[in-house]
Amino acid sequence: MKDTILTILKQQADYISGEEVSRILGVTRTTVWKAIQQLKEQGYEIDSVTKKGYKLCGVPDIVTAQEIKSALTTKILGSEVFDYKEVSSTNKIAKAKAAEGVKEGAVFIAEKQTAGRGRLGKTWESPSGTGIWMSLVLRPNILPQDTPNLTLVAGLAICKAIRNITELPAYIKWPNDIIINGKKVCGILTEMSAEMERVNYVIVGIGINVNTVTFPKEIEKQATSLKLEATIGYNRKDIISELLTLFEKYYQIYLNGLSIEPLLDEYKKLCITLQNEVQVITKDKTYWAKPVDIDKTGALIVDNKDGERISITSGEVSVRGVYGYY
Ligand code: BTX
Repeated sequence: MKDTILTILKQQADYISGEEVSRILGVTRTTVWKAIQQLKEQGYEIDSVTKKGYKLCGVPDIVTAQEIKSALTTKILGSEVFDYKEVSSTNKIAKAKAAEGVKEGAVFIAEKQTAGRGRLGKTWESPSGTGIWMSLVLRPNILPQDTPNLTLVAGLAICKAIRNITELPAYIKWPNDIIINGKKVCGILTEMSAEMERVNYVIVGIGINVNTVTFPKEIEKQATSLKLEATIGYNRKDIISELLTLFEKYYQIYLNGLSIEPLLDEYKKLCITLQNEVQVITKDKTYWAKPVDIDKTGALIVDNKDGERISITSGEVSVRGVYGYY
């Protein structure tokens, strides 16, 4: 009921009487009034004036399915949006729903995660109301070994979306972070369920610090947010909408050619990992190397100090640069 009333209010430039709303919906005026109170509790600014009725004056920065869907123009991504106030991890929920058969493009988003996950069992700080904590379900017809490419596709889309909305100098740190001025503003966690030759589904988890102003001590030197960098806050749904639009575009390009090659020029321009020496950290050793390329399989190509050319596949190593913290 409240979603329908919200839609009606959004369509009105001026006040609409409670009587009119109750007539349109065939419900009592008390029902309308109750729904209006619920919307106000969610943060919607609704002016109520005797004899004139209700007018929507302000929309809060909340990531509900209704707000997100109203901002989207995509065909696949966001065709279904599931919103939560609080979850352990949106990747975990998305995985469970994907196993039950949810459609490609479904988005799972939460205001807060209590057990947000990074790679290799690391944690991802996901405080309430300040970031974008969301997971997408994809069902690409690709081989399991090609799924890391989707992290690259996501990274390109997120980096461009941040730049388009904020004009901040966002860069991709290969393969799964977005950094601004040497600090991490976003992380991507791609997980999949697959058989030998076939991917059942891929979950692309995206965490973006949007309006966060303080971080826990352990990460305050390495983490930043769009608000801290730009000194103004952003409406999260604007970023989500831009991000999903670009992700859908790049995802289609990738699927059409079953290759990231058509995206590589754009990717490399935004990839800070290629701009300086990196420290490559494997299970057995750590060494400095000079990045020379990202190849069409998505691997990072580096030259080590002995001049040997090495191909690094995402997932097997950590790469740390000399730019800022990362
Ligand atoms: P990662 O393993 O590259 O990064 C995790 C590391 O980043 C942590 O060990 C910590 O040092 C640092 N860190 C933790 N929280 C933050 C933060 N909010 N901002 C900046 N740095 C931080 C990156 O993993 C992948 C993260 C994906 C998060 C999304 S959120 C939606 C989805 N659900 C879920 O559980 N994970 C993904």
